[in-house]
Amino acid sequence: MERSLVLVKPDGVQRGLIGEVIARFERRGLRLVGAKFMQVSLDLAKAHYAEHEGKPFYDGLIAYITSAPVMAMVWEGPNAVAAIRQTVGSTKPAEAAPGTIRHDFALEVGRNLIHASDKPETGVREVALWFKAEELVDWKREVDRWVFEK
Ligand code: DAT
Ligand code: MG
Repeated sequence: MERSLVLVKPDGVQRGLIGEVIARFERRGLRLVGAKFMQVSLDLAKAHYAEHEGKPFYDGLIAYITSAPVMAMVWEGPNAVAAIRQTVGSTKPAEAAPGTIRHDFALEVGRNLIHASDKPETGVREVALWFKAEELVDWKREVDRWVFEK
């Protein structure tokens, strides 16, 4: 089953939107397999955003993600990565489709509230970076057969 890392970033936590984000993924039918509320270390922030090192917004991005606690989660489901990115919306909130999280709750790219893995391979890498194997729960829901075709 495909998995995505999801982070409610510091602005989402400060604004009391953890529950709102969780509710949207639960309603979509995705299955939660891990969650932890945590302060992000500088080392973890740098490893997570390594692809952006050297870009003009990099220092601000690292300062933002380490500025206050985040809610880190792993969600799974068929096509979970694409489905979650769709629910999250475009990186720039002003370009995000109505009804997406970034559209509904954000205005600026530097305060875009949430992170989600961008490709299935990225999901695998990011889940391994943020969570130990024993922090992830393999489980079944009674409702799975009504949400997942196979
Ligand atoms: P996403 O978070 O949608 O995967 P990304 O991986 O391209 O987007 O960038 C990571 C984060 O970096 C993004 O959520 C906000 C910030 N960022 C990206 N592009 C930016 C830009 N042009 N100016 C300022 N911040 C930017
Ligand atoms: Mg990204």
